[in-house]
Amino acid sequence: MTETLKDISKKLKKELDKARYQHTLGVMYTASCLAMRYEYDMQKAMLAGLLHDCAKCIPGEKQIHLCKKNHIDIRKVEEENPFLLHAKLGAFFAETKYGVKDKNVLHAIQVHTTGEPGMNLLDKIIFVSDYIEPNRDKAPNLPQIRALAFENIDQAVVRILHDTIHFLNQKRGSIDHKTHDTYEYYKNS
Ligand code: DGI
Ligand code: FE
Ligand code: FE
Repeated sequence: MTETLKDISKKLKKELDKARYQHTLGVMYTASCLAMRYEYDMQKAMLAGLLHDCAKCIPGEKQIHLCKKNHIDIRKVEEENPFLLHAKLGAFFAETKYGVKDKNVLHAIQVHTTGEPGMNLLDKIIFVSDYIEPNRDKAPNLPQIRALAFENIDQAVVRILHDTIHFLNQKRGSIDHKTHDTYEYYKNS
């Protein structure tokens, strides 16, 4: 790890619970592997992976409060499911608290929960790493999706969105239209 990554990981350890911190390291290392595979800048991928959930352990009410205070727009689906805000708020903190300037890194953090149509390579690396990192064990089809991630990242994005939408439908959780839009965009790729 570079000094920058080490410094950030020390700070993050204080902000996150134990399991979330382990997940964060898992995403960072998985992102580095996908960066090797798809010839993306490894340091940027690791930085985005490390910080993607930096706002995750803030309670929902406080996330809403922090968004309002910092003029970050809250949509209806986010008001109903405040945990969705940790992506936007995470990008904001990555810039303001952790000093990240790289726009691609900030964008990958911002879209990591729902994805968005036309994601760039780093967005896809973080979206997929978040789902397949080694500490994940609950989602169905993980072995297949893990292998697919290294064969065809777009197809892995499709499988993840398909399974996430199915999971949310069963749970009757409200689905952000962005999750649907992303699935529609990639499904015929
Ligand atoms: O923060 P993590 O748990 O590491 O991962 P994440 O940011 O992808 O959040 C995962 C959760 O987000 C998972 O339970 C599925 C849920 N999710 C993804 N898209 C949507 C969604 N939840 C709702 N309500 N609506 C969505 O569109
Ligand atoms: Fe997240
Ligand atoms: Fe995550």
